[in-house]
Amino acid sequence: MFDSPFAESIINRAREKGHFQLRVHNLRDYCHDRHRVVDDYPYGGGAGMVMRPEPAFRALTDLRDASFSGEVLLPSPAGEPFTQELAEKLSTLQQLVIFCPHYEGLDERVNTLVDREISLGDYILTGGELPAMVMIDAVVRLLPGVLGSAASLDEESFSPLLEYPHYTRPAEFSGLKVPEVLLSGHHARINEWRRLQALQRTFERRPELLTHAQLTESEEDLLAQWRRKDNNLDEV
Ligand code: JF5
Repeated sequence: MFDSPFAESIINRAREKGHFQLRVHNLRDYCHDRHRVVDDYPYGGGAGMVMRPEPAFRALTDLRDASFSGEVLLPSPAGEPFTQELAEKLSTLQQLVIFCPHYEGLDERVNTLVDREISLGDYILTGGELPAMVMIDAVVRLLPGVLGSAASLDEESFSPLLEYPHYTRPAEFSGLKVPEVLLSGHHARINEWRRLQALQRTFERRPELLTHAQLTESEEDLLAQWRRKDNNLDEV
């Protein structure tokens, strides 16, 4: 499951260049029984199966050896939200171990070997592999030297707003025109337009992000104006 996503473009180049190593372990290799069983029935009853503690404990104590430096992560809808801020923090660590749960989840006692439970969003998946790959992708692209330009990273972390719309050639496509200002070569006006677009999009799509945004006085005024308009529309 981990092979093809990491055989692609940027992440694969990062691996070839030695920016990170990926090792995938099979939990069944840590089973001592003949049939290599990783799940069992839940105490207290109920639907579904639970991952047995013994193989998980063996695997995690094995990986958390004397040389281990980093964190053990557990993808779970009950975890703390995965954010760009958390990705940045994780990208400073030497090692990450990501345990990929299946079934209804893991015997709770294994949490003594887990540093963080992390949620990728409010939905339920069949296993932790896809969340693991999402986290790896988000963390690896932050490692020094992985992306071409340092500038592309600077710009995105600078602002907690949604991105402004992007355009490339041609200037008119299927009757749809690129906004005139972007063709003007007037960089101050372009930056102003982009900032306004980002603010407007964030207001319309993700207003909760604006509570963390650093806005100028005139931007705050603009927002207040949009909010008043919004409220008026509600009343009609
Ligand atoms: C998982 C038991 C975890 O489903 C998820 C997940 C959803 N949001 N974030 C993570 O993780 C996999 C499967 C079964 C626990």
